Amino acid sequence: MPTETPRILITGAAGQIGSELTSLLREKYGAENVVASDIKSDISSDLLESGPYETLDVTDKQRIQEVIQTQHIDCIFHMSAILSAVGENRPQLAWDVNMNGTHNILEAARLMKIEKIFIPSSIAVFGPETPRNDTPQETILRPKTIYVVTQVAGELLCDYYVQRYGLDVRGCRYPGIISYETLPGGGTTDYAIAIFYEAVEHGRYTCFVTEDTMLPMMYMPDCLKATMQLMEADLSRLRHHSDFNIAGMSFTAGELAAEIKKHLPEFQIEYKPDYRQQIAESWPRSIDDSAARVEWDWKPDYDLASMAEDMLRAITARIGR
Ligand code: AKB
Repeated sequence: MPTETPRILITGAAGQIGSELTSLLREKYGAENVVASDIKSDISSDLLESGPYETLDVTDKQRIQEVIQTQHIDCIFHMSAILSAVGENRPQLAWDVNMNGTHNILEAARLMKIEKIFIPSSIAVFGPETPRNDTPQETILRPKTIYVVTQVAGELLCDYYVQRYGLDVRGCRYPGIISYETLPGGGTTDYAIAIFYEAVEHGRYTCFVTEDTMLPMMYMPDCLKATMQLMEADLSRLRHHSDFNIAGMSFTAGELAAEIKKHLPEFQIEYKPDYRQQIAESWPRSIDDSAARVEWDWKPDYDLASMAEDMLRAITARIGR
């Protein structure tokens, strides 16, 4: 991180990852130094009361610059994004938020001399022509959905700002992130979270991808660990900047259901694939993250068994059964 006590801005702070990242950064750097922002007006009282908050639409470049200036920001975590499933239903919105939003953040960072910027991408950047097992760091990037068209262009734009303007922009390709604090906002990997809530609450789940669909996933503690570790890595060790593959675990929907059944033997699942099946089939099954391991010592802590056990414990406590 840039200075001893950086002033941090988080966009998309009410989202699945943004909300937990905000709590972590507020603990680490002091609540008053971490400015949460989001376009949403129905924000949890936790987020509003635990530190500074700004309403911010990332497509509004003037407002981004105003917040950076008035809040004396020197580091940005840009977490706002329209995910894959919502993006396919609203492609123009996905372009506007993901592409123009990212460009606005990078431009503001350049003009206002921001020291460090984190802009995540997704393991979805590949496409059906890419090898799907152990998908390499450097390979074919021909995605088929608007969400990942913007992620690939975003990665390239970030690298352009690194090379052309010397900005310190970092980012990794998140797998499907599994968590219980804040629900995800319309991704293809959302079934891997919904299944836990439905299993605990109703004992059954109808899954929107087939039993043998395998996708790369990661538990939230590993996602936060990767984000912080990359931001704290020594710049001189980084050969890549905005496009690190990172892996946590890979499992099929059937393997996830079987793992849940070990804890809840009555659990029933049926499979009714919808339009998201085709999206899932264009994504990798597993990821080669050796560049992240070599350049900033990445290593996940959770596998399917330890993640499922913790998810079930937390959701059961939350729902009160
Ligand atoms: C989505 O499903 O859209 C995201 C992702 C893997 O990028 N979770």
